[in-house]
Amino acid sequence: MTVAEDGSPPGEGVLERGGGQMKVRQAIDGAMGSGGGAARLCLLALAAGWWGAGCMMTARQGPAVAPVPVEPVQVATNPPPAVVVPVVTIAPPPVAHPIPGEDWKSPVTGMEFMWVGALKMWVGKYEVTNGEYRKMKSDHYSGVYQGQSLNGDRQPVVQVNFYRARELAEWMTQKDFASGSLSSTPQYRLPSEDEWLVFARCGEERAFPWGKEMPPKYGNYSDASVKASFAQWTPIPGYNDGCAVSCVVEQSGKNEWGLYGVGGNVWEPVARDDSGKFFATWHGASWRYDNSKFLRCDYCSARDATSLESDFGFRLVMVCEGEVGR
Ligand SMILES: [Ca+2]
Repeated sequence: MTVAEDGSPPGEGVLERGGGQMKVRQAIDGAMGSGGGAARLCLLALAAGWWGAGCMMTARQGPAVAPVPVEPVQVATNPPPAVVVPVVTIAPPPVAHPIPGEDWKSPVTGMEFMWVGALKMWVGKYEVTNGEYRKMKSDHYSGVYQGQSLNGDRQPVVQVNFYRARELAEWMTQKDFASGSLSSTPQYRLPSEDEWLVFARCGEERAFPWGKEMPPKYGNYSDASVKASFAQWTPIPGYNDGCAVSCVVEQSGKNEWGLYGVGGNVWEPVARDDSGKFFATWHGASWRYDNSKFLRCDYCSARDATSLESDFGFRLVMVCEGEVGR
């Protein structure tokens, strides 16, 4: 075996590039021969990207080999357009919670509540409607009264007793919490009798929800409009609210605290205390009543907790994390 001057074995070559010298050691297989080895070296140099215009190779072993033509390298001047990957931002669920002093809407049922500062709690703006109750019990039917529907989505739910009202309050508390949209948990329940009397009288000593005297200033009672539907009924003299049976809650009369239908429309059950769990009585009268005795705030219906009637509904209140009622 012949050894080159630098000690390289036969078949190894030296590349000269410009004024410098670079050595590439390349094992040459027999099939290519020494001349083929030189060509392979050049191709490898090209592949490595460092073949320049002044590159010249001289084989130390074997016959001289003609330079291999170099294909010009196509350099892309217009790179392909960048692939735009859309950035998808997953927003966290909205976080909300009842704020004392501000009104509140249940995220699950849409039920609205008014902040009542005198009680440091929220009170249902309206009596619970058929539509809201059917969020829990989809097949509930409030029925008709002498051909007139009581079952509209915005009419107050009836044919529900104290226990069904309590069930809705517990269901709403669980569902609003499970919705994951709240940073604190509202506690819905029935009002105590003391709480109901405070918001029914707007914090005053009133005989009736609207004040001290008959006839009513607002509220759905047995009024002049019933004569067209129920000729045998006795209306309240000098009063016409326009509704023979239960009316949509937005038309049931707004008191000074922004609460609708506290007097009239449907009877509302109250609890013995602020746990909301134990039945006390029913207050407020309904669209069927004209006698002032029943319209008084302090009048209690003789019906029990299990009564199911066409004019018995309910209203809920809500407290939340330290904001407790009286
Ligand atoms: Ca009426």
